Amino acid sequence: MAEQESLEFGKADFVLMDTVSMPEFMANLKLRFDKGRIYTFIGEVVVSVNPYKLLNIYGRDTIEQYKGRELYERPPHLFAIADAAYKAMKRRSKDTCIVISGESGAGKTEASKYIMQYIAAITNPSQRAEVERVKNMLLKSNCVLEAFGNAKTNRNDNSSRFGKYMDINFDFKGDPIGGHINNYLLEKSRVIVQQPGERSFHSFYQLLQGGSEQILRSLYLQKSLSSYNYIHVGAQLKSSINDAAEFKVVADAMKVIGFKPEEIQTVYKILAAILHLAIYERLFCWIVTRINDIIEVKNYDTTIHGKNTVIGVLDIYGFEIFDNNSFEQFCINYCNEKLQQLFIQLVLKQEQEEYQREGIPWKHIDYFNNQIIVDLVEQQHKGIIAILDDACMNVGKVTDEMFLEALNSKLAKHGHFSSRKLCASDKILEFDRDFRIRHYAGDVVYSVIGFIDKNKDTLFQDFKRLMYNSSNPVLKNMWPEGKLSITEVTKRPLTAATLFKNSMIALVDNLASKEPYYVRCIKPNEKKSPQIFDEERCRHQVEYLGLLENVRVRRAGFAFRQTYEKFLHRYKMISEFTWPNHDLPSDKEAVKKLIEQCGFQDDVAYGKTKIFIRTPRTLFTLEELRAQMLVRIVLFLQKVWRGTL
Ligand code: AD9
Ligand code: MG
Repeated sequence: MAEQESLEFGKADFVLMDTVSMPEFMANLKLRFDKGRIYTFIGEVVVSVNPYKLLNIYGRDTIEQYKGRELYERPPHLFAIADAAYKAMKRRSKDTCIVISGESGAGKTEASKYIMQYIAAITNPSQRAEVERVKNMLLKSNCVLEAFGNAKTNRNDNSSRFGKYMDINFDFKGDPIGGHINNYLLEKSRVIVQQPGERSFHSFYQLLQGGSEQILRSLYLQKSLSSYNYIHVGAQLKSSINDAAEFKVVADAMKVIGFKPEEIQTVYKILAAILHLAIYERLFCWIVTRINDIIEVKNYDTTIHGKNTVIGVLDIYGFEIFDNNSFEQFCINYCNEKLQQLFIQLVLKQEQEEYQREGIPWKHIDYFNNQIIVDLVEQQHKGIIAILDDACMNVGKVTDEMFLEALNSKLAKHGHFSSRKLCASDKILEFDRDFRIRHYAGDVVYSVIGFIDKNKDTLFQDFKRLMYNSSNPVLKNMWPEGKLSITEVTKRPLTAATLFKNSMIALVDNLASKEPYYVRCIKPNEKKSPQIFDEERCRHQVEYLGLLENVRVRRAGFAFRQTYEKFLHRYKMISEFTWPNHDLPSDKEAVKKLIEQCGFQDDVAYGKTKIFIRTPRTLFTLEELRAQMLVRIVLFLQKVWRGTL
């Protein structure tokens, strides 16, 4: 459990609560927020509350305090998680990942940047120039992607309108040698329509406000934002965003990453063209591909350099409920259902199952398993995506209303689905075009309007061919399918929802193959205020993030487990009964002897194949004893070697 700072700051680990109850959880969360302690552990999970103010807790001195330390030795912090993921990767050559979740504005993107900064700060002690170059590119890529993929929304002035999963590759020394970014579903409809109070992507405003007279003239653009349909409403909004200054920062970042001057010029040309014409996603995907070309690991020979390991960082859009929810919110919320399911699988379900398998006494803990909602969306033939695809495949005119009819007839009995037709008395279903999904995080009403068009996502083939035949190589690259023959083109492409579903399934498989670390972000209020802790809003998030269940599992559980064989391999030098070899009937008996000799018998449980240790302190002590014994063994061997024994 986390080292306590002082009780005046509340409990640093929710596991230390006197009773596991919502009031106590909330009281601790609020106390810590009020005292500027925005991070709290639940075992190895970091709960973070957005402070909405700059805190002096990310500097070099703080980094030094976390570097190389065990997770529980320091107060809770993102750096503790980043260090744990890094250590696991380096010590055990394990691929790890850090999954950051929470709703829009909860602080996910900021957390992902602090984590990357930490990793950059603690690696490459020998200051290899090539590694420094890679680190710089990885960090700068954030700024470019935010310019093109983020926008001001009503919930967040810098809201990520795309999902991002970034792999950082490390060499055998544990230094970054490259990376790869996967991007998910850019909310491209924002280019054309924005809800009241919102803006289009930052890039447009940056170009118009920050581009020099010369650049703007060459693009036939005017500085006046009101001249452009797609952005003039957003441009009138008050915000803290300084587009002109950001333009220079982003232009500089693109240069540092390695975009060629003619590529940057083409990017501006396309932004300008979009202001006259509805193709932004292509530009965004091309930018991601271009960054990947540059940052991907090259010439790494595993036979010479050893295994190349990975830390993945996932910063993906949080659960969204707007006044008007459409296809994009449907996809985003489905993504959050998938991630919650992964969390349940990894943290709650697997934990309980392992105790059962090992025959360790265990009190079952109830939690809501959202698999039923995941199925509602993604199940073959019966799920909402399959029903939508069916509707899109019909020849002839299919309307959004017909799609809703199909949903009504196929999902009438599903407990998590309803619509006005199925439930006329339901007050939140205001319009005939609405349907509602009972998500794990709350009810969301979606309007079917636009579902069919957005799912088909068709760009005219003639247009693609025109772009492919452009003399500009960047444009040509963005439309590779323009080269397809007429017969190849007639093959039906996968729909947007199915492509998204496939990418989510691949993402979850990828995360599940790595050792996961979690950051659970909470948004304290709707006003972006550093003072307000809106109890009801926070309680709702604590509930749907399943944090209380997480504490229960953790308290009932054991911080560490290891097979008897591996445990002995590491600690057998501590006891004369096990060093150098034991003559007890089994490894399990030998481990028991060692543990009893150290006096830890009350803090462990013996499973069928593994030992389970409840508190990390016991593990630290074992590590210390091991280190002391190793020193003695080395001294002994030196004496033997010198013949002075
Ligand atoms: V969204 O799903 O992309 O709309 P995020 O990513 O969860 O959302 P973001 O990280 O962008 O939220 O945080 C929103 C704002 O909160 C930031 O722009 C900061 O102004 C503020 N914030 C978040 N985390 C911190 C922090 N650790 N320190 C100070 C913070 N301010
Ligand atoms: Mg974000």
